[in-house]
Amino acid sequence: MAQRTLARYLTEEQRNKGVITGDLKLLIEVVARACQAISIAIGKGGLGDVLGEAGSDNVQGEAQKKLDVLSNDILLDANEWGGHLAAMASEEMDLPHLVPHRFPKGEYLLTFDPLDGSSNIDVNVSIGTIFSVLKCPESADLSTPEAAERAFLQPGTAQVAAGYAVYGPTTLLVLTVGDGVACFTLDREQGQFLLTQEHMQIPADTKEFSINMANQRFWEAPVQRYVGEMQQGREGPLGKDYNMRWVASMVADVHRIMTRGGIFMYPIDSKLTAQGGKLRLMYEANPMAMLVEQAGGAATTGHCRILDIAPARLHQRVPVIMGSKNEVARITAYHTA
Ligand code: P6P
Repeated sequence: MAQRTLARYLTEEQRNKGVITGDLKLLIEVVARACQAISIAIGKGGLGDVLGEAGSDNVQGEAQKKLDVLSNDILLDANEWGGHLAAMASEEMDLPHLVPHRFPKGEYLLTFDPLDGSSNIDVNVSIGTIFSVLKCPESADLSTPEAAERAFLQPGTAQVAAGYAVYGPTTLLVLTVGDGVACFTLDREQGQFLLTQEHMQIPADTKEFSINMANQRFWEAPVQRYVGEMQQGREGPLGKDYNMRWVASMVADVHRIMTRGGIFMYPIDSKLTAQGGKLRLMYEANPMAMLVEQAGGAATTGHCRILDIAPARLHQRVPVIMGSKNEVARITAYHTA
């Protein structure tokens, strides 16, 4: 039997299970096509004028890469005319982008990190796009971008879909609409995503952890304890040897965990206290937390479930600990000990 396309998977989720609406199906297909275009742009590398700095900073005060700006523009252009969205928010934009009045407005809100892992672009290491879909509240005030921010401030449990594209040796789309996690591989000849794994499951236990060890001296005690115990290996209290991986692209690190288990940590540390953490809640932590939980894993800040957080600001940052549920339970217990 021919491999199922993304369109067929979404049609079955809509028709057979009633899990999604026609507009949400359209939204996801549009985002997938935008990710295909981003993959093509990235693939040009030094052969196209896409590497290096854009000469501007984003709302986070981070220097933007040309591909950050290009990816953001691709997602905005692809999504604003279809009639399925009311507004979009991005890591690269201070305020939400309202659907222009010349186009019909839809019932969904889309948030995204258009190109996650930008520090890896110029050294040819995997990067990705992360996206999250929310319903736009009926009462939302979309009169101005400033007013529209409030419509996005919903907990992660309100997400109706979440996904990421990882631009690596192959381009993958990993997606949940609340009915498990499916993985699609981009067939460049056909120009579409084909289903290659239908029910991704994260093993409950692992021997692999993912954290930036350079920050060790800044970590709080529970993280120091947990990482120290893993470093003690089989002679230590955890009774097994661990391995470490850190790609510094959240999408690549989390995809590895979605595929073979592990625990990903970007915890609060003493140099991040004022910011509240490193990773952004609305378009990094929340979509990844929905995917991880849908795959049988867990995702907390160390103190609470990420999906339960009531956002206060669009670009809010949070500590992130996610992956194999038994390991997440252990380090979370250390935080509350
Ligand atoms: P560090 C990429 O910039 C990112 O937002 C995540 O994708 C990644 O996990 C993290 O930052 C890497 O941070 O401190 O290792 O550079």
